[in-house]
Amino acid sequence: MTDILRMSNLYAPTLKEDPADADIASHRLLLRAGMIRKTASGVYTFLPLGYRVLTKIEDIVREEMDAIGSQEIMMPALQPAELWHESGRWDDYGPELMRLNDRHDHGFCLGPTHEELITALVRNELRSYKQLPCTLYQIQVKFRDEIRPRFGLLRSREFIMKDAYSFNADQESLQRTYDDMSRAYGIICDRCGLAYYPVEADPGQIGGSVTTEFMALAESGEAELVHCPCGYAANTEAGECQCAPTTYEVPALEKVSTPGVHTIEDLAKFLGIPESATVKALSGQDAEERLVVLFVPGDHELNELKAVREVPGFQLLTDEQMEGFGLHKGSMGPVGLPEGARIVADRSLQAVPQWVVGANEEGYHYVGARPGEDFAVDAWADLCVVAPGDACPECGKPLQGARGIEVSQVFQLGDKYSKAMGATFADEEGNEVPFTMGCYGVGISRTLAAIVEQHNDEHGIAWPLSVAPAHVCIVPLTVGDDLVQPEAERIARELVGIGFEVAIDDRDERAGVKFADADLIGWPLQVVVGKRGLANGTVEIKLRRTGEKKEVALDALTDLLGFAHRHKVATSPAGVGRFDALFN
Ligand code: 9G3
Repeated sequence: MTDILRMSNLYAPTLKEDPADADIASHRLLLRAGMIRKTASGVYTFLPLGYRVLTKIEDIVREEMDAIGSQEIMMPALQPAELWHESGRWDDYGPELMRLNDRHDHGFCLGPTHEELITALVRNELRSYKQLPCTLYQIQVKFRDEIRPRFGLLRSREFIMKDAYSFNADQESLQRTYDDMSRAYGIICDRCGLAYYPVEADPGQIGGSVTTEFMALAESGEAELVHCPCGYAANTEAGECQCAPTTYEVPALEKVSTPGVHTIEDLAKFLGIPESATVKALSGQDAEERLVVLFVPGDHELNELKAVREVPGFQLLTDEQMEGFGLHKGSMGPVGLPEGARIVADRSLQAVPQWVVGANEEGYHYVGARPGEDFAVDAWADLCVVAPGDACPECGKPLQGARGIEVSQVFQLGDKYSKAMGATFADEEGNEVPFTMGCYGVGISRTLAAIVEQHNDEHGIAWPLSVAPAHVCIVPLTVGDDLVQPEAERIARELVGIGFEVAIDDRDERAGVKFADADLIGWPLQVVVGKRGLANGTVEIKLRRTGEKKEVALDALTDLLGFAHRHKVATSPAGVGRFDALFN
């Protein structure tokens, strides 16, 4: 950008008050700073400042995609239903998929993702192993009709995604592309100034098995993760659980009267033992509607994804179904279950010789119930949601907990889509083989919100330099026919001349209003030009990130900023807080 951004002419309606329905910092501040506006529930407009930031994030993503040889394309948002029938996914999704018919009554959807379209695109024209691997990407709008859109740009119904798809000849080649993408995604987070963890994740419905999520750390994030100084990190939905339940041993099996005890908390209190010394039962049924009772340590939660992996079709019983099986909610246990019930227990319980557990009788529990003696366990498996304090599966140290925003994700898809849609290539022997595919997504609008979640304070946003709507804002304290405004204009031109993006607050507003807006909008550096300073040949610079201020001689300003700029470029890959060098 070579033009100066003039606040007098800028469509950035800032708000003094917090908007009523803005639930988290990014939503609140992007609205207040005049960067976005709500068009409908979960649907937002980007105003000039917000759009500038969005474009900067897109350009960072483009550079990193181009650097690993991925090629940009643009597919339509409007997708024929036919292709979704081919992949078998038209019926997999419910109302989240936004469906519509054209005037000829042909079915379409507004694309929530583009696996189907891209597979159909290449299937007749990417023909030979000689053309592989091939990776294509686009930056495009996506639609998902979320039940409850919330958190502003973090969970919206229309959002911007960079989605890339790779077509590889085999697993080895896919692994290389996947590794390149993963590295690029790390660099993208770094360049956006995000503190993040790459975490092991669950592939869920999409198919395939290997996937990593890039989690921007934020208390407002919906995802829970665990991490370890050794470098291991996982989404708690997916992470392996290595918990260590407490043992509590008694001389013999004993049925204890526990009147009014229905929860693990009640039971632990009643017996005066920790929750980790109790065993929790969860009843469900498998795909054939047979009773399966799962057991986990009392201080841990059942991970239902893991339950389904172990017991295909597993579903927890409703209270009614429990009654139907003759089970007592709140006092279920492994001794005396109905005939034919399968018992699957968390593997950590193998180390617990005697269990404190329900007695299948209202108001009674067992202590000292011994697996292998008093009851039989049909299978041991990893069933729990991993929690902070559990042992790191890689180094054994206690895991730490955190919350995060999933900003991007890489997947190994395998041949699910290429097989279903007949996308094959001729290998070296001339055999027709389905592509081995990967898909890779960066939530662009979500990344923007995640950056604000990490870079804000009580005054507003504090953009990392790399994505800021402009690097510097010049704030003349008075406008009109004195020296201040012309000098501010001169400084602005000079800074543009050495490569800065510059805004100038040339509005006829009080200094207080300008300062408040500058802090709210979050320009990384403010240059305040006032009468008193000019009389001494100085201006004041203020670093938004820390609030530090400093008087700088007018004739040194340009050199100083230019130096800070070059210094930072040379010393940090992240491009964050480049102006900090001015204050060291
Ligand atoms: C749908 C609907 C919602 C969806 C999907 C399909 C999530 C769906 C997973 C992905 C995976 C990857 C390309 C880039 C990287 C991520 N929600 N997913 O497939 F029809 Cl309604 O989108 N897609």
